[in-house]
Amino acid sequence: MKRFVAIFILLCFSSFLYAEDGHQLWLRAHNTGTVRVQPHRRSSLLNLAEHELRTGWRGKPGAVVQFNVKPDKDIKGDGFKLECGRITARTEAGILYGAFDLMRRQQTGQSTITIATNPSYERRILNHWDNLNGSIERGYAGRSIFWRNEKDSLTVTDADRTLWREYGRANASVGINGAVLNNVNASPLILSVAYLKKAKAIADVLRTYGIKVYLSVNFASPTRLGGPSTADPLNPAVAQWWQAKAKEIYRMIPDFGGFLIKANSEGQPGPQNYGRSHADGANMIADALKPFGGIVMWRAFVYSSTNKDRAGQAYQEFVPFDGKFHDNVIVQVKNGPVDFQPREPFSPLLGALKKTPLMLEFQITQEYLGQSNHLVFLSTMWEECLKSDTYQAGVGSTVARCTDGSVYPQKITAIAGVANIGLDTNWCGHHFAQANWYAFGRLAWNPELTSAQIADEWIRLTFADYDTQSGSQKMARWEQEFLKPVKGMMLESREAAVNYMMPLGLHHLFSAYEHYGPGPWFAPKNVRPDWTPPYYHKADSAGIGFDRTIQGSNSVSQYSEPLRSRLANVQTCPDEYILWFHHLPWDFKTKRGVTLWDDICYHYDKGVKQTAGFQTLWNTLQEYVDTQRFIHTQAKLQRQHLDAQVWKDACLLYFQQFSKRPFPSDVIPPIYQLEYLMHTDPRRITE
Ligand code: GCW
Repeated sequence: MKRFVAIFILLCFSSFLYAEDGHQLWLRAHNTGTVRVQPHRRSSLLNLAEHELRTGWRGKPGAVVQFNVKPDKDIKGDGFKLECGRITARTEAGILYGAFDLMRRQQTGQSTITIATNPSYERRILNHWDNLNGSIERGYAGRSIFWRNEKDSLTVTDADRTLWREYGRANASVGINGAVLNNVNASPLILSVAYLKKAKAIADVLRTYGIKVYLSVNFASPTRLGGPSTADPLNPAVAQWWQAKAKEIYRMIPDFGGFLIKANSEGQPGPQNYGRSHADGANMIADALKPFGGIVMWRAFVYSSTNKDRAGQAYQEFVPFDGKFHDNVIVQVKNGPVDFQPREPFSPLLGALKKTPLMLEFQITQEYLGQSNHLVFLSTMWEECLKSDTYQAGVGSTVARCTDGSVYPQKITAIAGVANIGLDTNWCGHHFAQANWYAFGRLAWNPELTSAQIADEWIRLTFADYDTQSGSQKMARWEQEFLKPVKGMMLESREAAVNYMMPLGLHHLFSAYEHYGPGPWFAPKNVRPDWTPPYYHKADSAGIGFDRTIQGSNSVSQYSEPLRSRLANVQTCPDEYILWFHHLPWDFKTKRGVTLWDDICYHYDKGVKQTAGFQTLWNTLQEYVDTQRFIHTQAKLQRQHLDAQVWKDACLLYFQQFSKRPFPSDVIPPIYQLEYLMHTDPRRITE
């Protein structure tokens, strides 16, 4: 009994002695006083907004907040205006976003005087690559929160609903308003009645948070679900099948968002199987959804083993169809031309399709960035992409402006992120991976935000001790000793990953298919070349890099001037992209005035040192973090550092066989043997 009392007292008096498991994400704050909410009318969304304000209110105790749903000249879409004592929005979802924003401002010490803000993208969507058996393609945080592999996988429990509510709330708090519930490598079964019933149950919960559900569908669905024996988009029976299916779905889910479709890509069926085009396929299905207000998100992730440059194919396949898609189709384009690598230039499709709405696809799950073991804050990567100038419609045609309707008129605007969420208690596997979910939502709302601001907010919301008074000495110390260095680490982390994995424009150096560790040598005879690293790095005794200039694949010509010439000229191509666009001799002089070989060595060496720096820093921060999250992150940072060493040694020792040059004397020499690394699964080395 005495022990119990002692523990109880400890728990009451120290917020840092008890553990935090991360399940509450960035929504840990509790209220410090009451608030009187005047909702102006009743509805489930407004009730929810009221409930959130009451439970999280940290403003003046006893204050009054009015909700005002009405048109306003400063507000569009789900935007909102915060004024002293009032939240105004055109939509009820806008009020909810306003309530969350107001509380975020209170919690992070930002100003709450009149602010109007509108989302840049109308649809801000998470793509879940969740399979119906509960596994998740490229998921590193446990199994699916939507689907199970049990006999009763289709029943819905109270625990499921609670989890979906928590998920919906987290999304709404950062403005995410759509979720694709299943993998783009889609099982036709998702459109069977049983699975649609489950999708309906999920939609019923998520709707309360202003979230629409979408489904990924298999182009050959009719042939697999008792429809016609062909999926030819020009066959009337096929079109009728999709029309009937759309009707059935909307009867169950009246606000259903639409379909996401991966067609003629990595073995998925598509219109090309029947000699038809992407436009034929997308339009036929879009027509079926049109009467109900649904959209088709048609992916542009296409490449074939026979193309001498995978990076050029999407542009070649889609540009001829610009303007040929119906107005409820939007083409979904990955940020880079290859595949979510640690660094890629933006996809040349962005800005090049002028009469077809495009939506960006980012990958929040870290398939190619250390999965849930490495701390990599992806916001800086997305910011780099969103702010890149495509020059497609003159200076200032940034990727963000070419996709949000500012440069080209767009009936639909949207942005997607491949989710990093699973059943793990902390949702994302790594506590810091939560920051990527958060950052995606914030940038989808406002691509002008800086990563520094997003990191600042997230750290405060996720780690601050809410019992510390803002402005107090204790808070000032916390900001100086914890917030500042942790923010620095987050902002540096993506560049560190590029350094230790694939600097200077190198890409796809991964071993085998799990996309975790290095395998620059990986090229078995039975594997198609574009799935092997030598296809991308092309290292030989003459040099290294993929020549995409006119002497090579000429994919650089897909970019608009003056960018095209800048990238094509080795003197003006930024070092970050130099081996993406050029095959260069080992003794080529890079911008920092050293040979290419030495520069490669310096980058890998720096990356390893950066991860050592992260570890050292974190070890000094124990007093600021609860034990559970401190230890968990500490172990992950250790693994990241060990992995960085493996990356450096594997790449440098392997490339040295071609460069035949020594390591610079101020680079720490490798510690592993190449032989060993080549014959060991990289995941096992540092486990
Ligand atoms: O990056 C590749 C992944 C596949 C994925 C594919 C895609 C869902 O390795 O796992 O499939 O991209 O985006 O379709």
